Amino acid sequence: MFSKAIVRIPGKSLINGLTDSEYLGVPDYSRAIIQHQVYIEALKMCGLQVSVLEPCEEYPDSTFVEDVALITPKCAIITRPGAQSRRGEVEQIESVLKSEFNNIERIKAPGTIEAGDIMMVGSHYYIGLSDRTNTQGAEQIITILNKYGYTGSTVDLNDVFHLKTGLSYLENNILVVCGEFKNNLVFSSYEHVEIPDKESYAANCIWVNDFVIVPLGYPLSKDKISNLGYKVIEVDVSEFKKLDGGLSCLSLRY
Ligand code: CIR
Repeated sequence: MFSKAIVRIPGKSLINGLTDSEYLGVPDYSRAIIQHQVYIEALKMCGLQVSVLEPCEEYPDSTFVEDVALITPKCAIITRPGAQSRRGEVEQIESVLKSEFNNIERIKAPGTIEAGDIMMVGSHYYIGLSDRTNTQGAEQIITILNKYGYTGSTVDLNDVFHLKTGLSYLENNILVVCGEFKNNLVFSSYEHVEIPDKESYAANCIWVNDFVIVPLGYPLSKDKISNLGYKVIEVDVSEFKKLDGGLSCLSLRY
């Protein structure tokens, strides 16, 4: 179960965030702000106490707080983003986590890792090797996880941006899968919820205390998840999709 979350309100510079989805257009800032508020309300409905950080204009992608830290029950690990323009975000998040966590670990150069590439399944952490997460980053984080009694393993990615762009763990051995993960033997022991390719964006959804938050506008995926007995909450995150961001990237949950 999770009890808390950290989010950061998007700054006006959000419109300059990194993206490979230019065809979707530039995010509308006022819509993004409203969507972000609704997202916070959804986390609260799931029982979380939400810390809301002020916008940080210096870093356009800083609303995607998930990428810059991994919070485990025993430690917080500050990552080192593969995206050069996001590196400085770590100082901002470290100053926030310092007040709450005694055990703070850090990924060091030349390692890079963004926590959108990390999926937690109990005490095991899957780490996607992507354009943003390299082998050194993965090795460093596995060493840190081992120190706290956790395990980690790497997953090669082919087409997806981050590991959790195409995978979400819903607890109870249930895994939401899309695209390249449908036939990946690494995940064959889980019960799969297959997301159709045309709804691939919905593969990034979040389990929070038996609720599952899904993006608005993906009805087939929503039905598949609610048919499994989860309480489903839909949240519109269309403006964040324009920057390749999904539901999970918008918060740190712990
Ligand atoms: C980026 O390219 O870094 C941001 N525009 C989106 C980050 C999305 N994060 C995530 O999937 N965990």
